[in-house]
Amino acid sequence: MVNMKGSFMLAAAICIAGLVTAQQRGGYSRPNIVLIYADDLGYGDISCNGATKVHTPNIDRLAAQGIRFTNGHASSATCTPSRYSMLTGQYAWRKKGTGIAPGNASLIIDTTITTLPSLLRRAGYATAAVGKWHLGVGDEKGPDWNGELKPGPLEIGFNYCWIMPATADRVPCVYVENHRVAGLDPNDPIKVSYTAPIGNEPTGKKNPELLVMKSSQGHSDAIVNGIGRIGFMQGGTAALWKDDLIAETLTAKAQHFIAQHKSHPFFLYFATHDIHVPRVPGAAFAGKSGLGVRGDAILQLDWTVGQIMHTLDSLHLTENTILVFSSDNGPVVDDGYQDQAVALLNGHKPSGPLRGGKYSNFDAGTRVPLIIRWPGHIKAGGTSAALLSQVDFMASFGALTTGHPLEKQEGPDSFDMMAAFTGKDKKGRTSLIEHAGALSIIKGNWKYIEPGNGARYDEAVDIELGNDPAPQLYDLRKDPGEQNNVAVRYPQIVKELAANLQALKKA
Ligand code: NG6
Ligand code: CA
Repeated sequence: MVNMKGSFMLAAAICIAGLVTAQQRGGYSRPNIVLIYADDLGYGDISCNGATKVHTPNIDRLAAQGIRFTNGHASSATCTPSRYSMLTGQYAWRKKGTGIAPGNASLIIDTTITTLPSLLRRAGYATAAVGKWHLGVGDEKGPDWNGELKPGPLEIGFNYCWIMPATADRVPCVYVENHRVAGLDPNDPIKVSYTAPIGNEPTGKKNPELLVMKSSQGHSDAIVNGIGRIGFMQGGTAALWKDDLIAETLTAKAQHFIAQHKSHPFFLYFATHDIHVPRVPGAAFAGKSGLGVRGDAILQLDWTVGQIMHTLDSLHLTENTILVFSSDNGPVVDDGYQDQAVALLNGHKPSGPLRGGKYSNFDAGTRVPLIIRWPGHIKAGGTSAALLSQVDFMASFGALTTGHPLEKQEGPDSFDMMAAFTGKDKKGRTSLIEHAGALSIIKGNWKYIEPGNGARYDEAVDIELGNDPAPQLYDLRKDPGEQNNVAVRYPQIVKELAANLQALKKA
């Protein structure tokens, strides 16, 4: 990868990006930044990316007003590592302990490093995290659910947070506002265990008759709101979230933060729970897609996006706000609950033309929806095939808002791609690493997946994982569905890409 952190390259990028007005104002501009980060939404799950069985009019409108990327990537095929990479600008696979975090994990981000929110805070932004966190809270002793939950989002650069600490299928099923569980009654403390049941509390395993949604895999520990979760919990009754109101609650918190900061530059990281499991859409969406709860959750997500767009419009913030929409990893249909998502799919293809899905080395694992709107700076309605990664948000927004590149030790894998994110540069990165069970490198039209001994297929989720003991090479331009492994035909390219990957691993 070319080192783009030099000032010459920065100046060039700013020129290419056409940010002359910003430059005239002193080298930087400070639009608000709203990053809507969906969970487990596949490339093919939105109608502007080709879905026909489910419609996402708000997301489509966002794309019509902005730019839609066809080769935008999350850095990993699961949640925690993708979020880690995006917020730190460092590929998660470089750091131990960044796999899918248990619900009682300590904060996995080093509080001394520069992060995307700390950088923007330094640049004068008010910063907030609303929604799914899944990066741990608390020190090495783990979270104290009844006390101060510290360090957490506030210690890595956010001024405010309203988060679900892990995922909706992991206990404790409560929101955390800043350093405390929201709405906790001190007379009903929370107990959490990830090893053994607590007292005589019912569990999904022992009491399946109490479940309103049965598990297809795992999810058989605590029962909260009739749903089996991962991990055991007791107490905290008044603080428990209601699953069918999660989207509404989070959206209202996000809207409130925007309204509160309308006169000041702000960065909102809004990580939705949709469309992760357990899928319990609100009354307005239940049964509305015809594709079961997974489709309903897509409609609910689309509503969420529409609500944020509406709030920006009504506060006259649309023009001065970069609105980004993306997803943390690719799609999965059955992710451990018998929610009929598979039976009701009706021919819908969550991965679109791509192979694999969540957890997979194949492209659907990390190639996800990516849309960016910034009126006046991005031509409306365009598409771009530039090779881009969410890991680049940090250097790109950093350069934009501060007028200078990251320091050497900051965001080591993040590059200023503002010219590509605004559609002026059509190429983007020269190479990019995808991370699932193995690592893959994409360079130009080629994708190389390093050999690995992991399973080829995960039957429980019905996803091809893309592991193979032999090297794999695909020509993505001719074969975006990764059907023909041409490694044997092009040994020289395999050798070159394997060497590139090794060098980047060590970088
Ligand atoms: C898996 C869970 C799955 C989901 C995933 C994390 C089981 C059987 N499966 O272990 O339901 O929670 O972890 O998803 O428990 S992610 O989007 O947060 O990475
Ligand atoms: Ca996810």
